[in-house]
Amino acid sequence: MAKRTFNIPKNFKIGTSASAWQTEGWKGKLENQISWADAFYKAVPERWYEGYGTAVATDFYSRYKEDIAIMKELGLQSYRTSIDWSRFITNYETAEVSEDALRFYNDVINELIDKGIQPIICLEHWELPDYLIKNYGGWGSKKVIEFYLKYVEKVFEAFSDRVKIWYTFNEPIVVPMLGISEAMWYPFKSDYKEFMQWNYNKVLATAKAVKLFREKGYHNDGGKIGIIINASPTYPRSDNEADKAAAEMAELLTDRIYMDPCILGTFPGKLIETLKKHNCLFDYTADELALIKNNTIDILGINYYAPRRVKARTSKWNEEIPFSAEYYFENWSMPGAKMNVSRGWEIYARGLYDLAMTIKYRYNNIEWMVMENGMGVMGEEAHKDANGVIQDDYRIDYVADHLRWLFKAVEEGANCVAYHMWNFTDNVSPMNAFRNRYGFVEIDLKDNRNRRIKKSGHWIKEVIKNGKFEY
Ligand code: BGP
Repeated sequence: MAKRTFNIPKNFKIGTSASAWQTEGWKGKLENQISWADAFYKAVPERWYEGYGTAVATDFYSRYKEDIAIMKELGLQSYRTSIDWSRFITNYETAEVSEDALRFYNDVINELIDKGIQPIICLEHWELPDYLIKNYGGWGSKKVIEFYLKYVEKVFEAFSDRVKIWYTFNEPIVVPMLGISEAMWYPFKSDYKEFMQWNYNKVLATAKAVKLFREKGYHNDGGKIGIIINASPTYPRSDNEADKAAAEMAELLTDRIYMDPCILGTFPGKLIETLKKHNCLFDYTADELALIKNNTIDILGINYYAPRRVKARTSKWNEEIPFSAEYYFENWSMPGAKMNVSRGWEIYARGLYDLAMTIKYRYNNIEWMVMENGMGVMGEEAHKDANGVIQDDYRIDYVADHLRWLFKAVEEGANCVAYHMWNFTDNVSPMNAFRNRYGFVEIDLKDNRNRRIKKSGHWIKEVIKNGKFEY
């Protein structure tokens, strides 16, 4: 097929995303500064791919200048990362700030700004201090919301003069889902009601952080605050009512539990009824619901990798198994779908357009950014050319295809203002540490974690420089 040219929309930014714990490593941390992710790795290092974990990660703590120089070379316009709560604070109850962490994050932010790259900060990308899990039960406890707010206040005080875009959480449902409901991740629990409490408390913490942000006047000079959701456009197998109802329930119990209260101010009635029916409704008060209603976010972040396809449950639910969302649906794979085989995820770029339309129509066309989208691939070393440069044409294809659908949505009025590819460099993630390579830049584990720009990195440089690409 003949190629077409796609122009980057006016004022639209292209950057990359990462998080603190997936890049920094433990250097500079005290012995008691352990995050959820560190605790997970320490508990079962053997379950992490080839034993790689959070201890060194990409060594961004020592090599941030080198990385930011490459970002500049590629022309990236923004960089989203997180502050590691467990590093930034030394006493999680009183929120005493670590001098070393303050210096480190100041240096990173200043270096980014100096190189013309906008820093965007997430306040919790799975870096909940393990101390708060061990002593308070983590996000299941409302006490933790208060500790979070003390920490957040210190972060705002330190950096809000230079950082204007903030996010309260990254993919807030993922750790509770895998760690509290499905017992696959630390702390390996299986309790759906507690899982729902974690979700509710994170919604409440978001509203309280928005309120704090507003009260302290950080909006005044262009500051914005939001949350990053891993929303999946959800497609029923067919148009029949049972399949459509299954898709509705899947969305309600995973995406809308965050998106509705954080953007619109209220939980969907059907979600509340369902949780009540299964004795899984979270504890809330009328005052808290009012606070959520009055403190909705300014900006949304979306992580999109793959669509969700579901069908109505055909086999009867085993009543001995505790309730979970899958009571209402079964996952379904579309025969013949394009797949990212390494990850087992479908590649469906149009899903990003569909999500954009949902945000436009259901969520009042709130301003938003793509905060993650990318392709994790195993064994990329095999794609090196004679000069050692990874020829990741599949990643170029993936990003280009998603960008063209996103640009089409923007043309049709979607309020999306930026695209961040996950990730700038290869990095670690829970158990898949360095297994699925995501970067525009390779981290060579056999050679001192040296950085080498992949073909896709050279490609994005040209796209940004020319303001367009062909596909
Ligand atoms: C997202 C997370 C990221 C990252 C990514 C890739 O859900 O926000 O932190 O981990 O998934 O996941 P994986 O490395 O397991 O393929």
